[in-house]
Amino acid sequence: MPQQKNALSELGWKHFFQQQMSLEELETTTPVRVFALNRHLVDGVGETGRQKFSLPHAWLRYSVEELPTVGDWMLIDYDGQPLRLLERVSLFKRMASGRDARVQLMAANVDTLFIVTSCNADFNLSRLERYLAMALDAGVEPVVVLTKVDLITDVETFRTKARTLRHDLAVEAVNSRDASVIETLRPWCSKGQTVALAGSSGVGKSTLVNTLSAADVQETGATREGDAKGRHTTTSRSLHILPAGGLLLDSPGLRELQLSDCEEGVASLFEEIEAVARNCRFNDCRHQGETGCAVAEAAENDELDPRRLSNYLKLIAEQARADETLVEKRRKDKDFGKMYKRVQNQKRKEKG
Ligand SMILES: Nc1nc2c(ncn2[C@@H]2O[C@H](COP(=O)(O)OP(=O)(O)O)[C@@H](O)[C@H]2O)c(=O)[nH]1
Ligand SMILES: [Mg+2]
Ligand SMILES: [Zn+2]
Repeated sequence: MPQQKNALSELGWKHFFQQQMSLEELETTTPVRVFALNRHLVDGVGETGRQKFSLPHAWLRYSVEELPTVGDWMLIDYDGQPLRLLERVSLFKRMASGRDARVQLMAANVDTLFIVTSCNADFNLSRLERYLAMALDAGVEPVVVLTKVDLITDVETFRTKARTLRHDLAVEAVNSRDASVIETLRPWCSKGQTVALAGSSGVGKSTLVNTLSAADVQETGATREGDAKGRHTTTSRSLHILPAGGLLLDSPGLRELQLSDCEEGVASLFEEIEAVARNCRFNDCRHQGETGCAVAEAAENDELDPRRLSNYLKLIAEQARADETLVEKRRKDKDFGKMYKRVQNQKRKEKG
């Protein structure tokens, strides 16, 4: 956590945030970026360095999305009291695991998501597609980072395959253990740019984080083997300034991202299928054998790539299940709210 003065732009401040401030706010408040967060305790960094503060009691009533998460920008007054949260350029959220389906914020104001995959058995187009959908939905630029290129001879095959997922998709190949990674990824890691990493276990995310940080900030598969006790503690969600000037948003939860609320991301990623689906007889067609399903017809005529179609169907089914759980949860919340009110009214009556 830096103690020295920072220019706001080094912390990721952009015109987009500046223009949300009123004249009065420009005079009476200062922006602070959330570097870490522990319940209602915020660890922020602003122009004058580190700023720690608690969220006001009244904020307990706020909905999940109105509360700050790592990467957010907040305005605080000169007494160090938080006034409000600024609108985000991007937001990763997920459904909390377990039966208690609840939206959980993972990271805000990330510019680039490094989708990490290794050039071996882990490489899987449908899995990449899933991460891509999430990046697009969050409003974040995706960059595919192929790791372990030092272990293979034909990196072009992997590169070409990854590029089939989306036109203009940036694909970089690296050896995560080599310092040259910093040069390869510099376009996304320089001053004021915020990056996050996602990808399945073992692909080299922690190794990348360590190389980019020029320090052993994270436990990797390699250190685990060497030191079973694990000297390195697993980091919780937090923001770090990299030697290259960029900000790394480290969020373990991003790895297990589910597809809640990724509808737009899925739609934009599977444009060719969505275009066909618009001709289905029913608006809510799930393309599971309904009459007049244009997608089924196109598939029969070999007009759609079977792998992409099957992944698309899987993702929208998953999406539908996530939505159902959310709706159910919101209904229960509402019922609970009604019951709470009833009980309170009852109490008041009994008192009065
Ligand atoms: N040869 C080689 N090994 C790598 C590379 N990236 C990661 N590894 C190794 O792969 C294993 C898993 O890496 P780790 O960073 O822990 O993966 P994570 O689970 O995604 O965080 C470790 O033993 C790393 O040393 C790479 O680019 N080349
Ligand atoms: Mg790791
Ligand atoms: Zn259909």
